[in-house]
Amino acid sequence: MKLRNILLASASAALAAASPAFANGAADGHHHHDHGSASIGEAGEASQVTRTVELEMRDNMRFVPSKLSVKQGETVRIVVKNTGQLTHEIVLGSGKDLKAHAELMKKFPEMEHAEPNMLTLAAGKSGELVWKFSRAGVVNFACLQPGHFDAGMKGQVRVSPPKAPAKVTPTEDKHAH
Ligand SMILES: [Cu+2]
Repeated sequence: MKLRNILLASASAALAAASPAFANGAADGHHHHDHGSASIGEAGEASQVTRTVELEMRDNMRFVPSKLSVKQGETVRIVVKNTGQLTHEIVLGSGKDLKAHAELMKKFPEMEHAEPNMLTLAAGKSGELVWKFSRAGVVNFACLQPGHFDAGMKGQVRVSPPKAPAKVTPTEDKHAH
């Protein structure tokens, strides 16, 4: 048990070092050029949710749907249901970080996840992530249970930039004075 705890601790440390995106708020002197978490957005607040989407995780190693579209700036409640018999998880990240993390999971399959950008669900369980997609572009997500990523358990959120401002139509045609 003790050894396992030590392994978990070193797995977390290795993860934090390998993927700054997962080390939210960690003071880190040597990744000046890396803004991993900024590029995928940030933890959202439930009170700011503007959209709710539902995702299913299945034992055929697929997210359903595997593609989502949101608008930049939206805070999205992602309701996730594991309809399979296996444990699955959803982790939001850049493609690069997810791949690195998936490799790490093969070495430390017991690694536990508890960050705002990830959710691990046992068979039949549901849960949710609240995430603010503050940057336009593509945010990847994947299941990092060992082998699932390689089997194709991944998806994408397209974050579209705001449209050109709509014409401002004065709506105050009934002035109260
Ligand atoms: Cu999975």
